[in-house]
Amino acid sequence: MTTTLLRRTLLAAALLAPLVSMAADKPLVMGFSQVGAESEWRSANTASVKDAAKQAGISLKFADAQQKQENQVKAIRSFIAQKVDVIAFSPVVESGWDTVLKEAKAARIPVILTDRAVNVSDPSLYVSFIGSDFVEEGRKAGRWLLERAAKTPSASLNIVELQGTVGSAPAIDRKKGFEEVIKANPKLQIIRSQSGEFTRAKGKEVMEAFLKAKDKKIDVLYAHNDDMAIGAIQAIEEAGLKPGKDIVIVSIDGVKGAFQAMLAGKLNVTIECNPLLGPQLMQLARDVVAGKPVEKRITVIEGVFPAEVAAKELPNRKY
Ligand code: GYE
Repeated sequence: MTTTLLRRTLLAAALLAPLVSMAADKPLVMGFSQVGAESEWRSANTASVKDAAKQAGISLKFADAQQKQENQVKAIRSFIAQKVDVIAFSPVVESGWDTVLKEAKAARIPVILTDRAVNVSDPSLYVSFIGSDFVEEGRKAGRWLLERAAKTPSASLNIVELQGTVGSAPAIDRKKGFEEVIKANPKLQIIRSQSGEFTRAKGKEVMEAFLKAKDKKIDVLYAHNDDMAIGAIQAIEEAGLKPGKDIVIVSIDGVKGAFQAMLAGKLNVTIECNPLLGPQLMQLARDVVAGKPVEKRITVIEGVFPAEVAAKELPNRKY
């Protein structure tokens, strides 16, 4: 090589270097499709994902699906078109994902499920699922009620159930786990069960209808989330009854609103479901994009909080 040529080559390399290193420093891009903003839990989950992305230096494309699967499908397709590095989403319902997930796979974009599971024909359509064990949460609610029922002399305990979004993993699993446990005591019977869509407004509306029926006494309310329980508490009060006393209330999530309701004596127990998945999700995304092997199922550790511990625990709650 002549000296001029060598000089030119070195010059070209020097000019290219910043570009090459810019490419290496390019932040990882994540497309995230969120269910919506239906509950306190969901708001905490969204905040956790956004904060964690910022902390991790991950560029986040966030889309709110307003509880509609078709919006999630659209968002995922747009992430594919934008060639993001990784797609994460919390599926509003369990079924109907095969087609769009096959499109992501064909585009070689890894998919991480957060919070809720899916029912797909081929498990390789997603790399990992990080979220709670909803069946176990339902069992915990059932176990708390079994203990309470053992101390209650009445011959029957009529339960009304407010289910979450129809077809969603938490609604299906929380019902399943609860029923599995309460069948041990035949005096516990679910007399009515309907979806309150995980919202306060719908929880209130459905509880009003339950109370109006008046054919059977309602002893217990099992709500699949705190927001529906809080909506139902209003309906119970408006019907002239005492929530937490005339009707025992068991719910799931463990959001601040539930702790406040327990302190006011209106809610009897909440089963924790941790929404703060952001940091774990970002780490997982980095590992997946780096080609590291990851666990197919990552579960979150959670507790049970009866009203007796509410005052002590409330200051420690982060959501
Ligand atoms: O319990 C409920 C929210 O999927 C675990 O969705 C989540 C559930 C949560 O709307 O409050």
